[in-house]
Amino acid sequence: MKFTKILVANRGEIAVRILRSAREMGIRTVAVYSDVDRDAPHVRQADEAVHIGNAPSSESYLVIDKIIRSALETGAQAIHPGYGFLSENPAFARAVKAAGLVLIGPTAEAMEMMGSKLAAKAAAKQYGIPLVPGTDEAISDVNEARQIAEQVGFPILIKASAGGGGKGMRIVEQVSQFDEMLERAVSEARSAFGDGSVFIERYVGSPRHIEIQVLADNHGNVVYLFERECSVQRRHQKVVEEAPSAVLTPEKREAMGLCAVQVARACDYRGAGTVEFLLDENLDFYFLEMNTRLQVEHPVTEMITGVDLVREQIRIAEGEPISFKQEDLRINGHAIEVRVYAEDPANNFLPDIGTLRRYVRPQGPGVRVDDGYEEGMDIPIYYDPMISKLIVWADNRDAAMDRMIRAIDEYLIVGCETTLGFCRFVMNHEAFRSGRFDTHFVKFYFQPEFLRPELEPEEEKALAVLAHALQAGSGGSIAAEKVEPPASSLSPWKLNRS
Ligand code: MV4
Repeated sequence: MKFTKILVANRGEIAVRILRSAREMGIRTVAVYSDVDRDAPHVRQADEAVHIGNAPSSESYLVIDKIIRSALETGAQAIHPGYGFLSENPAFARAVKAAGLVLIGPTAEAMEMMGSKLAAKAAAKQYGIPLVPGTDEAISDVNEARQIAEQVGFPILIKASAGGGGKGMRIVEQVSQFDEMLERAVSEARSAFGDGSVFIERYVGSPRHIEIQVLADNHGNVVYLFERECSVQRRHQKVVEEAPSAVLTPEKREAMGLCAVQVARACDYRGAGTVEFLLDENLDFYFLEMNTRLQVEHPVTEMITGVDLVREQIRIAEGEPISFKQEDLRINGHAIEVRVYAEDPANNFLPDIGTLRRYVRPQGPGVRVDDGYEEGMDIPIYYDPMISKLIVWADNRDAAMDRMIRAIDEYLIVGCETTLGFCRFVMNHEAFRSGRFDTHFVKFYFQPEFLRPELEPEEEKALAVLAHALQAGSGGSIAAEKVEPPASSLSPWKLNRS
C-alpha cells in the first residue's frame, strides 16, 4: 500500500529528519507535539500537527492511545516512531496493527526477541554467529553458574537479559565475589526490569563497539550497509560515530555483514535495524545485541552509501522491495558524526539547558547538520539534551577529521554550554587520529581541564604531562603515547564563554 499520509511519533531532530524524506516522497505528514514543543521546527515543517498533552513524555510522546488516535483522526495510514519513546515497544507495535495502521518498523515479535538478550543470543547461536563465551541460558543455579564462570575465566560480566545498552551489567573480578555479585545482579534486574534473568560472559577488557546497519523487506531481501564505529562513548552515551571503521579489513567487514544479515533473518526482521558487535584486541568479533529501530547515528551510513535510510524504511513498510541490491553498495569516502549536547563537559557533562541566544550552523562542502532547534528557542528540560548532530563527509578519514574540526569551529552556539569543545578534543587526539582507541577512550584520555580556555599553552602542556603520568599507572588498556592539548584556535566555544 502506497502511503499518502504518515504520522511522525517523535520530536526534535529525528522528527524533522523523517519529515524530510516523507516530503521528498510526496507523502503528507502529521506531527504530534507536547505543550513545550508548540513552536518546534518539527511542528512547523509538518503538513498538520496534533497536540498530545503536557510536556512530560509520559503524558505525551509515550502515550500509545494518543498517538494512535492522532493518526486515525488525521487519516494517516502509517506511523514512524523515530528512536527512543515508543520505537522499540512491542505493545505499541501491536496497538498500531490492531488499529489498522502500519508501523514503519519491525514486528512486535522481532522487538520482543531482540529485547531479550538471551533470546537474541539463542537465535544467533542457531546460525553459528560468534558469541562471547559464557552461559546461554538464564542462570538458575549459583553453583553451576560459578563453575561456568571459572571455566570462562575471570574477570567475567554478569548481564541482565532484559537490560541492554549497558544497563544491568556488572563486572566480577574474582571468584570470591561471584555469589554476592550474582545475587545483587538478579535482584537489581528484577526491580529494574521486572525480570531477574541474568547470564554470564567473559569480560572483553578493551573492546571496540562496531555495529552493522541492515535493511530487510517483506520479499526476503536482507542487505547490510557496512559498519559504524561507535567506540567513543561516555557512560554508554555515544559521542562520536564514524563509518567506515578505521580497523576493519574488507574480509572482516564482509564476515560481520553476513553475520548481521543472519541475525536479521533469525528474527524475521523487517525495516532498518542495527546489529551490535564487540571487537576484541585481536579484531575477533562477537554478536552483542540488535537494536530494532533507526539509530541516532544513521547519517554516517547514509553519507558513505548514498542510501536514504528513512526512505527505505517507508518503502519497506509500504510493501515495496529494497530499492537496491547488496552488490550495488560501495563505501564512498568517510563520514563522522558528533553529537552536540547542551551539557557542560567541564562540569561532569551536567545538562546545561537554556535559551539559544545565538545559533549559527556550520555550512560548506561535506557538512550536514541534523537538528530540531532554531535561534531563540529554549531547550526543554523534559527530553534528551541533544541539540544537534554534526555530520561531515570527506574523501578519507584524515580529511573528514580535519573537516569536522573546521565545522566545529564554525558552529556558534551561545546560551548554554555544549559538547562541541569536547568533540574537538576528540578530533585532535592522537589516539583518535591514529584509530587506536576502544570504548575506554573518554575515561582514559579526557580531563575536563583540557577544555578550560583560559589556560596558557604552558599550563595545558603541564596538565597533559601530568595526565600522562597518571594514566601510565592506571592500568588502562591503551598506552598513552601522547596526550594532546586541545587546539587553542579561535572557536565559538571560547567565544561563548567570554
Ligand atoms: C560487554 C563488554 C565487555 N565484555 N560484554 C555495554 C553495552 C552493551 N551493549 C554491552 N556492553 C558491553 N558488553 C562483554 N562480554 C563491554 C561492554 C561495554 C561497552 C560496549 C559497547 C560500547 C560501550 C561500552 C562501554 C562499556 C562496556
